[in-house]
This record gives sequence, structure tokens and C-alpha cells, in this order.
Amino acid sequence: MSLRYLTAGETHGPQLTAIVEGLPSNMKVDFEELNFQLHRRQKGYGRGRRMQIEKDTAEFVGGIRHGYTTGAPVALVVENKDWTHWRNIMNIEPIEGTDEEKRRVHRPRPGHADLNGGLKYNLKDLRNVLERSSARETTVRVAVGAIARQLLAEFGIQIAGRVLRIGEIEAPYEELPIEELRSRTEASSVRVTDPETEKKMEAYIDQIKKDGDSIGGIVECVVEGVPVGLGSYVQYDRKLDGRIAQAVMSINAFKGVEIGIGFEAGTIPGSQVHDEILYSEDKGYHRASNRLGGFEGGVTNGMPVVVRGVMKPIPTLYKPLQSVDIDTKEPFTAQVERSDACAVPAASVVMEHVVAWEIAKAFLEKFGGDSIEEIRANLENYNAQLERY
Ligand code: EPS
Repeated sequence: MSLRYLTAGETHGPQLTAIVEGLPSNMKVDFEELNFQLHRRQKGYGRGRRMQIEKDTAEFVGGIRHGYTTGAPVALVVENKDWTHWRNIMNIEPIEGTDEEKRRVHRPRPGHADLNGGLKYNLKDLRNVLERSSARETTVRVAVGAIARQLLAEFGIQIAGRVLRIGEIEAPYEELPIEELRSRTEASSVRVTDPETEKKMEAYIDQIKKDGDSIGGIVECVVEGVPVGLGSYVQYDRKLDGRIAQAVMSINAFKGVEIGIGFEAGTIPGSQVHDEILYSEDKGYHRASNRLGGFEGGVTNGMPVVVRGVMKPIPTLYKPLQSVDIDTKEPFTAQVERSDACAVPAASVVMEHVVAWEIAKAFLEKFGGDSIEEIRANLENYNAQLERY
């Protein structure tokens, strides 16, 4: 059985839940490290008041004993502290009260799932849409991805991310060792490597907020130590770059994804795009450059995997856009909801984790076994085969 997970829960409900199946047994789970990843997702300049309410921590309720996975499905929950303010509104039992008391939503926000969801599921209270479509759900995707990240770390695979752009402010691109990339972005309120850019981005976000607007950006994630041969060219749905693209596009508000130089590859000749193949005793086969971001034929080539994603501005605006009331069909322009002016730094953390998940899944497809020991033996066997090649 391949690695899989499902999530459940609403943004203002009691908790978010995830069930992960297919993890090997005997894998040590570092709870502190996992909660650190959840904490990273909560940070970032431009977040709204909700993040001051929440203190995300994962509570495991299945599949782990004495700090190690048992091979059984892993179940975890993350409490929504804000739920105490929504107990009645989010009650699973029928409640009495006016629309206002129930916080019924009938004015769809452009850019949100509100109207599509209402039409599709025939829901006259759009709260039933927004409660689930909220980016709050990325909390448990990070928790699940953090387990995948720990599995990958067992085999020397490391991940880091950064913010490349927020609105019109672009960060200078610096090639850095992964440890330095991590420490510099961790010290930054907007997850950039350069303090000057950080200041400019903060001022820019302040201005956007003052204008009652929101802003998106571009994020990048890099994965080092990925063995050659994950994914496959033999079938469309086994191409790992395609699976990563799907995972990144599934992050709330993401509108595009690139691998390596991505869209730039359509603007320059092939001689400047493809990465020449080299061989040396110590490194074996490798590439002179990494413009293709670690993939050829949908298969990893042993170079770092480089993924970029673009996040649109959050659609909940203090500066209202034109929409239509679903009760009266009349136009309206004023609906103010609490939200974030910019969640790009948080999205960068989410992207690291959905990418970690896809790579872990492909890793287990190639080296899968029911225990960590079995996987390690399979990997060693493969590495010996590569050396003989
Ligand atoms: C979100 C709206 C805001 C964000 C939320 C995503 O929540 P609220 O409606 O409670 O103010 O804070 O993000 C999170 C809660 C989170 O954990 O990232 C939305 O509409 O998508």
C-alpha cells in the first residue's frame, strides 16, 4: 500500500484531523521538531489576528507508541483554540437563532470558493463552504508533511524554502548551502535571505494593509540528497514532477508552479536550458548545472529538486470588490472579514511540506518496506547497484 493521507475539520470547528497510512514501523518521531514546523507555518509578517489565538501543536492519537511508529495508521489532531468563540455557530447539533446569530454567509467573496461551493453542494449558507476551504487546513498538511520530512531525514534528504517575491518586491537570488538558507530564512520575518529586502517587504505589506488590500508572492523550495530514480517516465501518473506540481497547486491560493527554471525554459535556446552530464570517481554521474530542477523524464536525476510556486493575494479584502448577494441577487460591495494581508511566508512553509510528502511517497514506492530497517536495506542494495553501473 502506498503512502496516503486524508484530512478533516473546519477552520472554526473544534479541531483538524489527519490519518496517515503506509508509514513504516520503527521510525522515530521527533514531536518537538514536528511542532516546530507547525510553529514556522504560523509565523510571517502580514498575518492577521487569528494567529495570535492559535498555538498549533499536534496530538497523536494512533499509530505511535513510545516515540516510534508501529506500522499502524498514524492519527493526529490539532486543536483550534478559536473554536471556543464559535461553539454555537459551529455546533453539530441543530441550533435556534437568527441568520446573524448563526453567522450565516450569503455574500460570496470573489476569489474564494464561496460561490462555486454554494452552487455545487447546494448550500445556502456559504459558511459551510468557507469553513472547509479555508487555508487553516494547511496546518495538518504541514503536520503530515513534517512526518514525511523526518522519514526523508533518516535517509539524508533535506529540505529548505524561501520567499522570492512579495508583490512588486523581489529578493536577490543567492545560491546558499542548505543549512545557511535555513538559518537565514528562519531569522527573517518574511523568509528571505537578505535583511534589506526584508525591510522593504515589511514596509510594502504595511502599505498594502493600510490600503485595505492583500498581496501574494512567489516561493521556492529545494530538496537535497534525493536519490536518482524516484518517479517514472513509463506512465503519466508516475512522473514525480507532475505529482509535485499537483501537490503545490493544491495549496490554497496557489495559481502556478515551476520546476527548475520553469517558464523561463520557453524563452531561451536548448543549449542554455539542458544540464550537461559529467562523471567523476567521487560523485559518479552528475550535472554541470541544475536548470531542470532535478528532473528529466519525470524522474529525479540526483540533483537538488527545485520547485517554485506562485500564491495569489488572499481574497478576503478590507477593500471590497463587486459581488452579488445570493438571497436578493442584488449587487453588494461591502463585506469585511478578519484575514491576513499577506500569507506568503506561511505558504512557503506549507510548500516545503507538501513537496516533502510527495518525495517521501515516491521514495517509499521505490524502496518501500514495512519497517525502517527493510527500507534501509533496499536503499543500500540500490546504491550498490548504482556503483556497479
Ligand atoms: C483564512 C482566514 C483567516 C486565516 C486563516 C485562513 O482565518 P479567520 O477566518 O479565522 O480569521 O487566519 O488561516 C489560518 C487560520 C491558518 O491557520 O493559517 C481563510 O479564509 O482561508
